[in-house]
Amino acid sequence: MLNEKLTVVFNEVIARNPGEAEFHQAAQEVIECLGPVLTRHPEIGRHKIINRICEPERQIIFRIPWVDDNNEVQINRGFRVEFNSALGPYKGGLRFHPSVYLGIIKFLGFEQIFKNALTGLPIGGGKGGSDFNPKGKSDGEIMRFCQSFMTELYRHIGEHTDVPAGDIGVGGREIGFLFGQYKRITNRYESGVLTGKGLDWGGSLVRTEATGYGSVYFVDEMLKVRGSSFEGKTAVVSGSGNVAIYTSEKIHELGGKVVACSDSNGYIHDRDGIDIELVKQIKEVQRGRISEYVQERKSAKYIEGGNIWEIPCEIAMPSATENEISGKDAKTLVGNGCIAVGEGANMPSTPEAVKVFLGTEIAYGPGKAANAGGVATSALEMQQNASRDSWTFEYTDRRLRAIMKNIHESCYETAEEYGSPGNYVVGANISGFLKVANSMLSMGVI
Ligand code: NDP
Ligand code: 2IT
Repeated sequence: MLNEKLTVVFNEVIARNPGEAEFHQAAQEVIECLGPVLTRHPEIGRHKIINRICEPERQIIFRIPWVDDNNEVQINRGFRVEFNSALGPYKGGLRFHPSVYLGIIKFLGFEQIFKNALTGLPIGGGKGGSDFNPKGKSDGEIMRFCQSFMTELYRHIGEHTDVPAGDIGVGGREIGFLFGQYKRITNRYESGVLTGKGLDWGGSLVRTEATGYGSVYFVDEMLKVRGSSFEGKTAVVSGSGNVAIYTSEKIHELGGKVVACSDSNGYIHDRDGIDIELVKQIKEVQRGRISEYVQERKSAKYIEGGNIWEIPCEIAMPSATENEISGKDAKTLVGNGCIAVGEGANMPSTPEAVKVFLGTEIAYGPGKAANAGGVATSALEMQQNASRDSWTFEYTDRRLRAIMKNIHESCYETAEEYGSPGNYVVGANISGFLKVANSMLSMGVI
């Protein structure tokens, strides 16, 4: 619940950002945790740190004109919200999806501030993207769109200013086109301006796998606290994109069994355990739909438009998009004996679902903690670029594992310290917030 001071702050967020429901939701979740912080640190209230953090440092909105394969002119809208640079250059992905508008980018950028702080690495928070729909577009269309997008974005970013990466609809192919255009316009080979690059031109090993692997490492830490592990557990992972694929791969490596995954049209259920190599082939190579899986694996079922959370599992890892688990879904998961939820996606659980999870014994790892491995490995890519070096897979993975262990520990300990033992929402929000707040206090009114 919000105290009087925090209610004023939150009402101001609503009034200043009308119609941006996802941003309101993300801000409310953080602000709700900060009551005990203001009591212990009245200087944070005096210096209006929360009010300042809720107002992005800079918001850029621009036109992206491009020509499609039929020679038709298309116009999309581009965004970059540079939210907070107290800890380092703005850092966060680009999302290409038709649902993108300012409220989505602000929610993602806001989450990114605290997530990035949790990694312990020197990165601020930002996010960008476009309402462009990559589905069904040719490589040529994707390239022309990316080039037009970068033709405006380039003047706002840089290795010491703002470093974008991928998110929904933006993977290695798009980062390649974006980097090529940046290099051409600026006449600079500035590797550190984007992360998620190809391995031949400045990318880091493990970045592709990092978000999924990291989320599983985080859940593994939560399970360890309870004397448990992935061994022999049944898991459901929503989505079938970058995060879902490498989440599933790591769960299998740790002895668990993923029995279902999805895309926006439906889900597949394979009691024998999802064949990850087949999913990779369909999604990464053919850029196809998850329904194609059942043509190769006759034992599996495809359920068009179904609800993946109805499949019984012990571990649920939502890895598709925001608000994909409703309060009702959360109750179904609890009723089916789920013991852990690790969010690979950003804000996949509705506030009602979060309430259900926190009211049970379930180990609930919120996205800004659980999925921080992606951006953390992006920061490791920046580190390699800055030293013109590249590390081995094993070394980078070890670093990632250690970072996720640290994030878990700081969330766990902060939750205890602030009187909410076992509550990783409180732990993540307070721990991330304090780091940013203390840095802002040191830097004066900026
Ligand atoms: P991808 O584009 O690779 O995959 C997204 C997957 O989610 C696809 O299967 C897609 O299905 C599904 N999906 C997307 N939007 C919707 C929707 N509105 N309804 C239902 N399904 C949907 O993206 P990522 O795997 O990179 O991202 C997944 C989540 O993880 C996002 O929340 C992202 O913000 C978060 N994340 C990503 C990180 C990264 O490093 N990539 C880091 C941290 C978090 P379809 O193909 O049908 O659209
Ligand atoms: O939500 C996220 O953390 C990402 N999409 C990754 C951001 C990054 O800069 O690697």
